[in-house]
Amino acid sequence: MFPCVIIVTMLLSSGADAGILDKGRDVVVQWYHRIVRVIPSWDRIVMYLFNAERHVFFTLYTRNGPSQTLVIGETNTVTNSNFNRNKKTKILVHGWLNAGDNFFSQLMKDAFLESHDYNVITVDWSWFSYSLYSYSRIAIHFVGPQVAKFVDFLVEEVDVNPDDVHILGHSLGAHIAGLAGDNMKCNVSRITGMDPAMPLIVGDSSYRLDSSDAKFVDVIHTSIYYLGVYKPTGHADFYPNGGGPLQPGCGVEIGVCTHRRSYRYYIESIQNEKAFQAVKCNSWGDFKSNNCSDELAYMGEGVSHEARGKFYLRTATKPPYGLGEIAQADNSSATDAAPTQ
Ligand SMILES: [Ca+2]
Repeated sequence: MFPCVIIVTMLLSSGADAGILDKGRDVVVQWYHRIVRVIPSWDRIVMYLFNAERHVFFTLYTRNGPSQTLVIGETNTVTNSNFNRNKKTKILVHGWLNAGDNFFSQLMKDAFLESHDYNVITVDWSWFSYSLYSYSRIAIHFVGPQVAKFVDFLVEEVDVNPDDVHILGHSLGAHIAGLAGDNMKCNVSRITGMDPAMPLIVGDSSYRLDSSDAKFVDVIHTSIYYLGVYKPTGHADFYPNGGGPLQPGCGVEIGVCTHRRSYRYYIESIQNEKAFQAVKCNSWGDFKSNNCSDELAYMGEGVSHEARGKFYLRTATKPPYGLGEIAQADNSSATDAAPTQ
């Protein structure tokens, strides 16, 4: 029965966000969570078998030399490294079928260090992520607390200020960031979720990223009809191009390019914090009808921590994606033929 629930849920999760299908998706996932909960010591068994502590790695990147491995509890690995507690720290958490040394993590790391003198730390949980999605999804419950232990270690042993810590995650990595926020003793300044994964995730806040996980949580939704969550999950939720179904320029695809656009947009915002201005709105339909508030916010690195609610914007079809200041006077005319620049 368990595999059937997973398959049915994934099928439903890929469906449209509306009506009876929407309700059916929630019901199936709620039952999935109930089943997981009634299996005695399920998490302890998995933890015992796979031992997350030995399979989650933290690698430091700075402008001052080669990468260095940091180990929870081994303070000398930090004090003897190029880590500088007086600088801001960005912690990157990759998603399913990714690792700390490729795609999301490396592109983000390069973008940060090109523009800023930060401590950038990648979390590698590839021992769990290169697996069946259902298995990787369960593993986030063991990876998240490891990230929490790591942050607590930096705060308690290295005197890092939690206000200088920002955790960024893509897809399942966004939920790992949320679970880290749930489990750590301190409250970090910010968590950013880039298209947090949808399949098998719908449930209460302890199963996913939500606004209680950090002082400020911002979310970029790019594939709400495929792989990403569709409901607002942070203090500020951004829906470029309505959040989907496909992002402009991705062509006809199953959602992978669209899913990755979340961090492609973010990377561009590191280089230009005012590239993606968005307007607070109730829905994509209201945005297209120019029926929005006057409240504006920048999506990505330059977001105001005071931003609250749902924000909408358009992008170009290829880099540079950002269209800069939003054209509030005529959103509808910017449409699907956004300039390619
Ligand atoms: Ca949470």
